[in-house]
Amino acid sequence: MTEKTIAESARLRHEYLRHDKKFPHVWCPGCGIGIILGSLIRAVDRLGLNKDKLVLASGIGCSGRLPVYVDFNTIHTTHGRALTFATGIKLANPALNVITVMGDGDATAIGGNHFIHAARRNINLTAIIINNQIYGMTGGQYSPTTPYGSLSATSTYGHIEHAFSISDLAITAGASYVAKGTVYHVPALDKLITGGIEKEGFSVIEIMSNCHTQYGRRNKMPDPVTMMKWFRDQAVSVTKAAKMAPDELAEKFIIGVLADRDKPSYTTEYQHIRDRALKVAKNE
Ligand SMILES: Cc1ncc(C[n+]2csc(CCOP(=O)(O)OP(=O)(O)O)c2C)c(N)n1
Ligand code: SF4
Repeated sequence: MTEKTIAESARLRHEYLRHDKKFPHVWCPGCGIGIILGSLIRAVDRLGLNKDKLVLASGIGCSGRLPVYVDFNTIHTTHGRALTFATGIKLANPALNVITVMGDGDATAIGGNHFIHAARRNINLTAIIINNQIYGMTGGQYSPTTPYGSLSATSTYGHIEHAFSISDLAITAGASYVAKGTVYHVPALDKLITGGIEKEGFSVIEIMSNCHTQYGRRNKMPDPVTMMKWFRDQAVSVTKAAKMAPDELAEKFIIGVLADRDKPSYTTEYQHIRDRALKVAKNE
């Protein structure tokens, strides 16, 4: 690292972390969530957002701990309900930038219905989903994204359910912006998060992250480096994927911006209804 980079990361740490209160953090050494925390902070800084006008909401899980460490307005809610709290906050004060951070279990198992309908309504929120393919915090039970055949605390003979794709689900349900990244491709991840925050409407950034402790160790990837190499080798960019045959893509996953479309957000539509109702009430 150059002196300039060291000074820059010290500035970001000082400005955005609750460094004097909440550390040391709870994550295992080498957990991917710390990388995502860095990306989020750089995205917020790059966009020049006022941190007093930014709300970070999470549910419960290792991923859900992230807001505890940042000096924004933060709310650590109940498991699966980050989007419901975030929706209420955004509708009560549309001027706020509202971001949620959720694990794959949090967002798509217990919180799955809220996720689908937040996307369908196109609520103007940013949803960061940390997909480590497992329930990390509670000891490695399988989640909706645990791969078929893999081992977990609740699939000790190999998982018999099929995983779904969070990004595909978000696209089908109607999100305005859907992107997928990994903790290996960090500069690209910074850009994907920046794009999601900037976008009007519901944005989803699904991030493949390593839980070597609960997932990797059971599946022949016992340390962060092995998991990072797996992300490096399995990920294919959108541009490259467009030139590949379906069978070449069978074992891979696609990263980059997967959907970016404009349509009215619920938040804007709701404001129009409020304005109309006020006019009716005043007989205008
Ligand atoms: C209503 C409710 N059910 C279950 C739990 C227990 N619980 C806490 S975190 C968690 C799953 C965490 O997995 P995930 O959301 O994927 O996040 P990770 O820990 O992997 O980041 C569960 C089941 C809870 N806290 N509340
Ligand atoms: S259990 Fe997994 S997700 Fe949780 S902190 Fe450890 S490595 Fe990260």
